[in-house]
Amino acid sequence: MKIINILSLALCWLIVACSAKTETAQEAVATSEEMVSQAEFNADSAYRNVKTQVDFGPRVPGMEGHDKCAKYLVSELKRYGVDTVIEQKTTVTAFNGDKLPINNIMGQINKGAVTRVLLLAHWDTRPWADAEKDKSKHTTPILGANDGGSGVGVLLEIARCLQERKPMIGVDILFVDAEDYGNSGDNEDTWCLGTQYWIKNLPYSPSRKPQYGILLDMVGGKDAKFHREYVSQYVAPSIVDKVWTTAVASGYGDVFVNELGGSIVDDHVYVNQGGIPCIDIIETLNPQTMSFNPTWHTLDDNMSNIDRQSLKAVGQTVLNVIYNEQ
Ligand code: AHN
Ligand code: ZN
Repeated sequence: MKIINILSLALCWLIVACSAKTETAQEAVATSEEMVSQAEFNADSAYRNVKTQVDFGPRVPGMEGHDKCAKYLVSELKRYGVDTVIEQKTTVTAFNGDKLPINNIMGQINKGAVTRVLLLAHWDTRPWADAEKDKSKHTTPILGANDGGSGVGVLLEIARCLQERKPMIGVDILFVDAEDYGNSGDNEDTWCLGTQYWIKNLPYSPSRKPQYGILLDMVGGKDAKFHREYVSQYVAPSIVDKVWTTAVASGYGDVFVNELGGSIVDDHVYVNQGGIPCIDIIETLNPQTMSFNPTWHTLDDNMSNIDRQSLKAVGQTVLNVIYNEQ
């Protein structure tokens, strides 16, 4: 009797399970396209990576925090077992005449692989909180938890995952400097000075360039949504498709919105000029500002406004894109 009861209970479960599985054709497709992550991106680790950077203070070229952070980035990449770390040190001149000691730092995974993907984020932070309402704060450097810290924090966690489980392709993780020393009244070439230097001194032979690049910028905002950034959509729609489709398959379709977003002058513009198609994952349609996150270039860009879920959605998606390549 007991056995029959258990059997009938099991049968009921089976029927429920089966009927749940055969809802609509569309859901069936969604289910079959679901992605099993090959490595688990740890949001707490990513968050800690952001905090470590913020604890150095502002990472403005020339400041102490910048120096300390460069050493940290190099040692973390080495700790995660990358094949080589390339440091590209130079001095560039900012729009206001300031001489900036900069360092573009790149770790290469599967150095010999011909098929490669470039993942990048800027690691410097803005010397001015010039989006503050109170003008007296405009000359204070920001902590850049989101703007600077978040992209790097995610990429370091990706480096850790890629050591745990090797990808089939080569991956270059690049931290570019002096993105954020630009003239706020000027959309042109005063921004992204590190990347502008990098493309003029590409550390690749022409046949060994990465097939494409993904830039992460301001990926840690509270409840962040990522729309298809306009320049990315224009220059590399198939890569945008790939990343946004992977996000849906990974369960982050609520974070990666399949709609066109704002148009941003950011490091990806210059990477594209360097002959590597590159997209930007960036919050451009925040509901409060209809642009960047409200903390952008303010003193509120600190750890209290970093969202682990946003780091996770971006990190796991990009990681799954990498594991899907061969
Ligand atoms: C401009 O405002 C022209 N570009 C913004 C790019 C940026 C600044 N990303 C982070 N901080
Ligand atoms: Zn900025």
